[in-house]
Amino acid sequence: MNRSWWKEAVVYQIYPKSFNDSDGDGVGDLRGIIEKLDYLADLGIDLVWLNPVYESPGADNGYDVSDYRAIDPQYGTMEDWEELLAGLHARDIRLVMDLVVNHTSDEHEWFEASRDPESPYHDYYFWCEGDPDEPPNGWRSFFGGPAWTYDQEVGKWYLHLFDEKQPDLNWENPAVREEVYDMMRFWFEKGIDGFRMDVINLISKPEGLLDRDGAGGHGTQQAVNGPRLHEYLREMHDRVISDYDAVTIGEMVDLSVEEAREFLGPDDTGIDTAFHFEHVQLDFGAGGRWDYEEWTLEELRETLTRWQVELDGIGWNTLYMSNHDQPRHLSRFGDDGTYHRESATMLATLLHTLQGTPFVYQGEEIGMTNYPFESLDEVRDVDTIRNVEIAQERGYVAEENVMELIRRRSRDNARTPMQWDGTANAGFTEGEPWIPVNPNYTEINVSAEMATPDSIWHYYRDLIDLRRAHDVLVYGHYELLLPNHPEVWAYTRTLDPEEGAGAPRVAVLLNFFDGSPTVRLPAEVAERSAELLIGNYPDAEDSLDECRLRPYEARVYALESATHR
Ligand code: TEU
Repeated sequence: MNRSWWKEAVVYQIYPKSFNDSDGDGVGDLRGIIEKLDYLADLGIDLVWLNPVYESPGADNGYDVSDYRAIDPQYGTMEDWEELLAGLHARDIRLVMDLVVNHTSDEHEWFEASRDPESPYHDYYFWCEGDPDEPPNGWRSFFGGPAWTYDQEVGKWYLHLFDEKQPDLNWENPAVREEVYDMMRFWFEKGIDGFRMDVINLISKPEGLLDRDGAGGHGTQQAVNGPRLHEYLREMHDRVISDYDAVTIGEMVDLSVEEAREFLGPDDTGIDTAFHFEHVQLDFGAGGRWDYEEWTLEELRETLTRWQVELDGIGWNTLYMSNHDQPRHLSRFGDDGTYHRESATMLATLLHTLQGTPFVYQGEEIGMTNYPFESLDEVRDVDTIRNVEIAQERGYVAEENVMELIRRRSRDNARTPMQWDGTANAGFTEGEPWIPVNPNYTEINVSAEMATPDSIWHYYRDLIDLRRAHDVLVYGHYELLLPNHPEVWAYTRTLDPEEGAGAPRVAVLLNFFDGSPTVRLPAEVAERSAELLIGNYPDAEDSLDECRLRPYEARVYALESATHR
């Protein structure tokens, strides 16, 4: 398998608004991140993905960009940003910026100019003629409600797949593409190491979208992997990305593994790796994200196993369960009460021992949990507010269950301030935080975690070190061992299987529940001599013959000649 620095990297995602506030205005900022550079270096991560810090009115916390080449004043200045980049690079940490080019803010100068039908900017967006009472088609916004808004002054509808303050760019217009490529070059020339590309597989809209009787009538789904997507991505690669040693991480809504094989295959689109959503949608009910159903180990294991096997040698996986759009994965897939430490470390073991690039979302490394929302006043996210109203209208959720649904689903669960220590506001700010701090900060915080030798934080650091020490954890092929075990997920990773029994190989055992199951591994694994590389309980036995696992126990064994690189 071809080696790449980004395959070997562990990524740390920073949501700047909630990371660290240096000036007491209640909002995190770039200088706040600079203060924490040594923290990042201590954790051992290789790459930071920074959510948008561009100038923005903030309707969607920076995913509504009004100037792609300016830093939003709430986060600081371009000089601060340059200092941050230099500080990261000085510590051998690379930086990936967010590329938000499916849409701009409605306050972007392009959109403002586009309101004039005579302006060359008019075609930068999807403006559609027609009856003010009837949207051009039935497309729905991801945030709920119609994807079209009628602009009285212009006398036309415009398309927005997200908030009405996020009009979609028209990629069919070559001028739009040139603008984007120029802007990308601007950031590459400043020295960044790649882009995470926001909803990048929505940029190509179906032909005839603006034609009322045209193809657009079949629903928003048509914006996913649209007809010219490959062409645009290829062009972006050839025109800009290929000039740099950069990583490209595509966020791809509704991507199947078959599609991923196409997009991520060598020499195809130039996208290196992608976020897919399959495993974070297993607990969606019939009504979608705002409807709930239990996830099962069977589904989770089957889903991620499929991605492991199908992409092996063809594409490269991202390994994540958390980000700024997902509830905290410890609360979702683990036990954030009794087995807080055990389940957080078990899930971390999964995310660092599959094939792919692990992404750690800020606070995950200390076991941050969902927020105990009690009232709508505590919610900030546009997506939550709008979608909850709609779920109620449609009868997916009764009034008395609204807060429970928000506690389970809201993106704000992941956006509460980073918990640094046990002082006021968790040490995040000296002012009033823009969103409430989780009251559990007195127990769950960086300072306590760093001071406790067997904490979640130390386990993350050990996992990161371990992955760096063992090529097999990065490049090894995945093989599922006990496909039907009701409580345990067990697999091996093998480097160069053609070397036979001498190939470096590790076995991973993960107990997903609070029982104490017995694991009988196939003889070819169980009979090998094994050395425990990492585990989340003390005194795990060295033998693989009939293991009994404790609640949420995780163990990683080197089998025979698993070599250090
Ligand atoms: O998210 C796109 C996306 O599809 C989701 O994860 C989204 O948050 C959810 O489905 C809402 O319906 C990206 C960004 O990560 C997200 O923060 C932005 O809000 C969104 O694009 C628009 O830019």
